[in-house]
Amino acid sequence: MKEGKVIRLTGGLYTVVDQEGTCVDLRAAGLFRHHKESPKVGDDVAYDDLIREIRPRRNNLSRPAIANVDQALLVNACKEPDFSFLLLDQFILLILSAAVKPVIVVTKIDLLTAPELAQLKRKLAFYEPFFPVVYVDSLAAAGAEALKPHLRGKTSVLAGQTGAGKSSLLNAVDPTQHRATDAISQALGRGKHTTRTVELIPFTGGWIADTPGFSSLEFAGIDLATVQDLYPDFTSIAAACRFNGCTHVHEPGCAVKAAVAAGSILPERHQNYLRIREEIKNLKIRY
Ligand SMILES: Nc1nc2c(ncn2[C@@H]2O[C@H](COP(=O)(O)OP(=O)(O)OP(=O)(O)O)[C@@H](O)[C@H]2O)c(=O)[nH]1
Ligand SMILES: [Mg+2]
Ligand SMILES: [Zn+2]
Repeated sequence: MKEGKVIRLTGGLYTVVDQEGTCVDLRAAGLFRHHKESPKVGDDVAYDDLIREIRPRRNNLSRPAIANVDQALLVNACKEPDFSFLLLDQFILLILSAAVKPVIVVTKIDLLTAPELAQLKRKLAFYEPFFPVVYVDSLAAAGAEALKPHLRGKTSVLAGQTGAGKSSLLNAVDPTQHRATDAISQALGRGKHTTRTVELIPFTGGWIADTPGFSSLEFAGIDLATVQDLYPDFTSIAAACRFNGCTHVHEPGCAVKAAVAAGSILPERHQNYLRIREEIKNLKIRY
């Protein structure tokens, strides 16, 4: 059997690239149908005329559906669609819970006035000690250079709402790409999903995956008790909370709440944390 990597999936057909860079289109063996898991983009697989085996995964994202990535580029537009700190925080939590490193990419900076952009940057500065933050105008290819050092030799997946500018960003960092991009549908008030499949593209010694956008995120599968550990900005000071295992919700002597009051943690970050916890709690009740 040969070894290769799945780089694309369209209509049940997997494109697998081998060590020499040769691509073949293959189907998966019937045995996968009897198991819960079938091959997905990013998988290292063993194959002959069919894909026979999936090598153990380092990590596994369900939205976007991809395995074995080093980092997720969380693509958030400044505007069209509007920037949302709640969405950003949900997104970071989901990515960290899958053991993938988040890189925050803010697109469409040309659509904000200078004071609006300065205000957004002031808030995102709270994230910068913990996650890289990159600002881009993909149409002018401005800011793409700052992203490139983060991409070299790594496997990155573009993730974000439909219309956030994922494919445009890929075109900006790699001008040999001509990924289809399209304006978000104003009439429907929701995106059209211009990109329809997950696809890995070779880039500077690594890979970058374009993906379809999503319109909602879900937290099924995240244990409420682990949420506080997925906030590196909170865990960095939680040792100073009066109680061991403080959830930073109602406990007295909470260092996180004190940091919010003192202005060293963004208030929205803590408010969204409380909202996300409620969301996860309510999911639990439905079981
Ligand atoms: N002004 C401005 N427009 C941008 C920028 N990046 C993307 N756009 C526009 O935003 C729209 C959506 O961009 P896409 O790159 O198709 O978005 P996407 O995230 O790939 O969307 P899906 O494939 O549907 O998930 C297009 O009309 C782009 O031209 C930017 O930096 N500035
Ligand atoms: Mg796209
Ligand atoms: Zn606390």
